[in-house]
Amino acid sequence: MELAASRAREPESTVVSGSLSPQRMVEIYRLMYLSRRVDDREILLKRQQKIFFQISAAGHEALQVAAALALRPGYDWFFPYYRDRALCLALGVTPADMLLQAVGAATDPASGGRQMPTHWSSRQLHIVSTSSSTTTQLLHAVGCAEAGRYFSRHPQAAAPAAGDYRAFHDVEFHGDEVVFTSLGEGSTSQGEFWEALNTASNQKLPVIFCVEDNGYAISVPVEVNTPGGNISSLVANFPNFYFAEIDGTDPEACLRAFETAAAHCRAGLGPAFVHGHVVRPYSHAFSDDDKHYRSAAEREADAMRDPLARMQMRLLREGILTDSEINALEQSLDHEAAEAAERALEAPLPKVADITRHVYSEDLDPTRADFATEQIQEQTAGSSLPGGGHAGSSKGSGPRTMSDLINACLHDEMRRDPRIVVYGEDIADASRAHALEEVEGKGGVFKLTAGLQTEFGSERVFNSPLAEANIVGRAIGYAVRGMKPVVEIQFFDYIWPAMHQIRNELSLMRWRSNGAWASPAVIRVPIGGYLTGGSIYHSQSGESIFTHTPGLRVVFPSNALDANGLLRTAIRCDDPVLFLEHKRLYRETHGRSPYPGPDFAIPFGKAKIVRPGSHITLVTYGALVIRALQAAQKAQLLGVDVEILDLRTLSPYDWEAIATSVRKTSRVIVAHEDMLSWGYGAEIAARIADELFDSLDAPVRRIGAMDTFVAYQPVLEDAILPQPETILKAILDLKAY
Ligand SMILES: Cc1ncc(C[n+]2csc(CCOP(=O)(O)OP(=O)(O)O)c2C)c(N)n1
Ligand SMILES: [Mg+2]
Repeated sequence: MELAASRAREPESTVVSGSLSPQRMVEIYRLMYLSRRVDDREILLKRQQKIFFQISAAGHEALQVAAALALRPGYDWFFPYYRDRALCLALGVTPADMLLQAVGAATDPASGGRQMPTHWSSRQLHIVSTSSSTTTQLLHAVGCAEAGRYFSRHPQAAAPAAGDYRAFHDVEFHGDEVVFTSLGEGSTSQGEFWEALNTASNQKLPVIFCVEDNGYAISVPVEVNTPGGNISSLVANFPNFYFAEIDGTDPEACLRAFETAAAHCRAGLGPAFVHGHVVRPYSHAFSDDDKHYRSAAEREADAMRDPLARMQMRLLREGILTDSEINALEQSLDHEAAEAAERALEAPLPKVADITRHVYSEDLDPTRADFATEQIQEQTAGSSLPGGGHAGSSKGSGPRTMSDLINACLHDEMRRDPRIVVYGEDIADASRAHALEEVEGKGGVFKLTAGLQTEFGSERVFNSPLAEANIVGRAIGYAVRGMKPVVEIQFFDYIWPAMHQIRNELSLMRWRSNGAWASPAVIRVPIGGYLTGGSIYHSQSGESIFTHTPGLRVVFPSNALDANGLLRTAIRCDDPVLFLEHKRLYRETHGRSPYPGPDFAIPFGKAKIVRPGSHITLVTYGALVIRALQAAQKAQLLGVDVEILDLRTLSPYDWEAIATSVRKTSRVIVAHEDMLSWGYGAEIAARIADELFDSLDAPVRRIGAMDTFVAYQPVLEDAILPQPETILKAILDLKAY
């Protein structure tokens, strides 16, 4: 366990004044040249079909080396992009490490052969695993900076703790660390770029945004992506920033800019924006040829600005190295790159048997019976809610709604675990906290987070900008630093701007880094219809899109007690969790429960038999549980005895419970609220047909919404969504089969 410790190397100087020393110039040239030679070596291997992808840092080396030299690996944090070879070399990633990734070796330290070359990751150097997606990393950088600030203000939160995810996440912080992130100029068109600048600026976060402007995004020139052609002009009015627009081929200008940027950040003055104009002599990637879309004159002008040639000329011109000294240096670096390539080609390949390692946490299995207890704590059951209940909560000490018990769980867990932060749209009691002296507070559009800000303060509970990718992207940054963000997406219907972050980042962080990094955040999302007038944009389901994403746990409780116990498991576990809360169930009279105490938890992957029966198995979850129960009561009067399984968690799901019940009844219906085609039930039905064929006396039936959207007019809504009568009809049909 390591608290506030660092293996960082000390920077040689904190401020550049005057010219660079000769030694520093030689060191910069060494790193720039080595980067180019590793690129050249990879290009050779790609031509020989010994590696499978190549993208280079050529032309960006001066800017990148300068950034690395101004910062402190293992102390500061880095969220680079695929072109940052020279940056990573200068931070301490070796040519051998890089070539191991190029060949896809088992010993590739960044990903164990899972990611393309230049998809960086090193825990020791604080380089957080990056994807191929442009710009997503910027929001991770913002969350990482927020977490660093939080730990420095609340050092006790960094203390290790047994029994939950904290046992597996050491925390390092110093109080003045900087977070670096980089991107190309084309990628500044992504919304996440603006979302990241928004929060960094608003919160004065110590993030250096480095735009490596080579004038092209593959074949698209800068003026197409950036109105006016210059991103610096567009961002100039963001408050609290240090801005620098520099010749990114001049290492001295770059070093000055980054050192000033780092000083600005370390002093707590806000973020920095360093915009370096660079060149791209090697086209976009191996598979691209810029002769197809750039004029010869333009390419020649670029070649004249090649930073490597310019630096070499400078060393000669200023008498720092002679021709023969440069030759000797270059030869030794050529040799280093060639040797690293040879060694990489001999490295062992990853084992096929290891493919599924690190999809989920190997340390903490939330399906383990001992992970959680379903025992309601007698001494606290039914006692008053933590936080004293809130506006809209059911009064007295009797049964509580799902909304009450989710709110209660959030209060309990935030009290227990100082690493939890809660944010989202409208979730605070009041952003202008002084208003709380005279008003009751908002606490979420459904009031699920009511009272949290009042109890835990505005640093732990706060409103986000109206930007869903911002919410999830920052959560990833928080979580990789060891915190537990429990964030809210206001309506499932608006989760889609965050889809990229959920699918390509949140769920993948652990697998793609071969277990080195993880982002076990919780995303709470009100979901579903049956609202009478909820219409298209407040009634959506779509859980199968997320259960189709490895690495993500998907939970969907049907009643107050399950919601309480499953949310507790979600928060304590070590995997990212999508926690789906059915809006219609929030305040229902059925499914209420006494408050079960602050340690009540339910393991994932354990279905509940909510009604035993012998004729037909009905597998369902969420809002269809109560509708299935109503249908089953009517079916019983007609002599059909239905067993209802509430899955409770959809990924993982309880196959054993399904199989046991189907073997007993030999007839099965899978029912859900979401649309029928390609829905969650299709997978369950297919698996039953495949693995339980011999136990079946009838075809597997499915129930779901019509393959359309949910309409506003209740007559249409009722017809579109499955009703108890729909379920009853399916039960009777199947019994008669
Ligand atoms: C979200 C996303 N969209 C598209 C791509 C495909 N793609 C990869 S690199 C690239 C161009 C990026 O250009 P720029 O941001 O200028 O960076 P550069 O490669 O020039 O350094 C594109 C379109 C991607 N990786 N991610
Ligand atoms: Mg570019």
